[in-house]
Amino acid sequence: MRKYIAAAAALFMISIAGFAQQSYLAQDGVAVFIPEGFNPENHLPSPIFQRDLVPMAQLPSGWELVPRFSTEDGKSVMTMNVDDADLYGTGEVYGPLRRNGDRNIFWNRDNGAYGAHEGKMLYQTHPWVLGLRKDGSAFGIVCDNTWRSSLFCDSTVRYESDGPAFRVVVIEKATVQEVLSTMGELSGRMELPPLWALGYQQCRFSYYPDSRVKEIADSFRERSIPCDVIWMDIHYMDGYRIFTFDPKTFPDPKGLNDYLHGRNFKSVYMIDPGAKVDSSYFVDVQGLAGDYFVHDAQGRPFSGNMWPGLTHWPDFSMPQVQHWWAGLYKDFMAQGVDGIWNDVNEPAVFGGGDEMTMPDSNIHRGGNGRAAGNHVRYHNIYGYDMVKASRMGILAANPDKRPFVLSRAGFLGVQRYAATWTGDNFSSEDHMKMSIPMTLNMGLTLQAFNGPDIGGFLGDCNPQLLRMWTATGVYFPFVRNHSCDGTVNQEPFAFDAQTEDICRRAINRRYRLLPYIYTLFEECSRTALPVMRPVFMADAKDQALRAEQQVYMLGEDLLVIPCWAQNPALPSGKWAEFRMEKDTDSYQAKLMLRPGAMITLADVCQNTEEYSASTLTVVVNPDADGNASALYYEDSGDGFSYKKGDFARYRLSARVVKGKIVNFDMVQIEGERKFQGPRTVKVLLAGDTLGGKAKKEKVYTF
Ligand code: MIG
Repeated sequence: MRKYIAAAAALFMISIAGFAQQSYLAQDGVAVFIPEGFNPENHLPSPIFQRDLVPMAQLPSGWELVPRFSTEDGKSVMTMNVDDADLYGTGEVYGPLRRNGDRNIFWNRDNGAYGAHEGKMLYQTHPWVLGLRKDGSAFGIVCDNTWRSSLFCDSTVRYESDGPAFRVVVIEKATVQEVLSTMGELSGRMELPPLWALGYQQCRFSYYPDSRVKEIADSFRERSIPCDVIWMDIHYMDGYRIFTFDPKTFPDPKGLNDYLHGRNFKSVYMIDPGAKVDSSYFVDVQGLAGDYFVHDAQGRPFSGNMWPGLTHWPDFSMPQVQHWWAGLYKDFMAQGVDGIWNDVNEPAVFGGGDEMTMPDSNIHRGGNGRAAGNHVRYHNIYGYDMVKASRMGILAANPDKRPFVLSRAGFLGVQRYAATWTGDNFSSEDHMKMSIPMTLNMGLTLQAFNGPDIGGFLGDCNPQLLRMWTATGVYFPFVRNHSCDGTVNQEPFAFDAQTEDICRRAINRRYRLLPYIYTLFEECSRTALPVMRPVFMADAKDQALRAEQQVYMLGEDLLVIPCWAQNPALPSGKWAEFRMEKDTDSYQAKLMLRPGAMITLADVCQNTEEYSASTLTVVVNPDADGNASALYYEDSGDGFSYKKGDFARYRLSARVVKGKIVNFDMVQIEGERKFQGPRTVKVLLAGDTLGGKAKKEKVYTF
């Protein structure tokens, strides 16, 4: 790292007075700006970038976006003039999709109902701004800094850090899509999740004892509401000791997981970072023996209050702690645990001052090229470092399975290790509506696998809200219903029969759409293009779409219009509505298909174990010339054989003449996976209703 700073200095010592001290091009369209006084020891190796950004060439003349660095009131400041560009991204924040005029405070925080700091300081930090100019050209700005900081987006983007001088990376490309895929190359992309993680998931704080877990699982099957995952929140633990099970309420975790597996459910269990201070508890004993816990300013293991009472927190910045932590998962996963939920990893500390965390003066010792530093530097990457180790451990425990980790905290780059959710929202219409721009901006920040607690976490949900939120949210990348201890039950069947029917219909749609959604996840794992996208990505020249946040797209082809959307701005062209069911209800979202596109659907199934692609339904919306095409991906749904060619990518094409499908073809264009046929493909036009008597439906066999 020192090497390339030296190289930069030697080669491109372009000192623009008052601007960056050094700047260079790291690759086409990627500029690095290094301020005066920059000390790599304070920032590198970067958690954001997967590789060093070494100098390739001098900045091209006329390079437009140049940061101005300064020091003000002891803060390191960057400002950049972006004229009238529309701004997006900025990670997790309660606020509008279009970020102009809004702010983020980057200090990962437990923030129930987004009540503190008006929701501008949430659980994750992403020093990343995506800009879109009027002409459709785009840029990305990365402040490569983990220290406590804040961001203000306007015609001048202003970023202030409590830490020392930091470098800035600017990506310049012709489109938003290119900016995102370039950032994906540099920062890494979401790994393809197991198919089951794309199914509907049911959670509560908490389902216990184990008989209640079984009861919930059985209810889904009895009522034919599709579901893939039941979640175990903190009450399964023995006195909130991580990596243990309560001998009274969860005496036989293996038996419980077998029970769930026998009914085609997966189980996800919560693991918090803190270990109970307890001299007879193995995690605490090992942590103290290895000196693995975060130190206070005096160099002693720091302790504070959390669920278990007095608690120690692992220092995940240290390589040996990563290793130790990863190893703890082996026995735990062996109980038949399928996925892990890492919560409160901001880290949240009960009674921990204004922002409910550790003192600034705590010390994280680093290693592997990372210098030791105080909590102001390490706070925002605490969760990131934790889930990195968790993922490693889960993978080592089950090397033939794709790990699934859900994290509450995060930092730009965390997409490589974990999915995230938007934390403790509230059961209100406002939070339901806001969950759309929040999740969209996460996608525009590379964190494609994200979603809100459907139904709302805090406060009591009600039938009306659950209907609307479920019908709106089943198209999110991550689909989980979750609610807080002490609130009313909010499973799809918790209220009345009508609510249950509406939720079932919505969840059925999720399962029917899986072929398309899985194809999008696979695309995202290669290209970093988000699964859920703002409508402006359909037409970057259409200024009317720039602030639209009621409706959204899945991939390029599918437009989702929630039932409550009022006068949404829609992309132009002959998008066609397609009706998913004959008997429907007024809560279901309206789905529209892009002209020239076709969408691949499966039959309804109750879980992804039962998912089958042997009967597909393809809905076609031809373009003006009568043509439509699509890509469709399939693999085994878990494991890593797809990385060795065990996958199939198909090109689907159809031709429509005078309102009749005259030709349809499905050709494998990539991968060595062979479908064990025959496969039936029902092809119909968007105007027809699925499940009705589609007059013009044609059936093909492959
Ligand atoms: O201190 O585990 O955001 O989803 O149910 C609160 C209990 C701890 C916060 C999470 C929430 C979870 C809850 N947790």
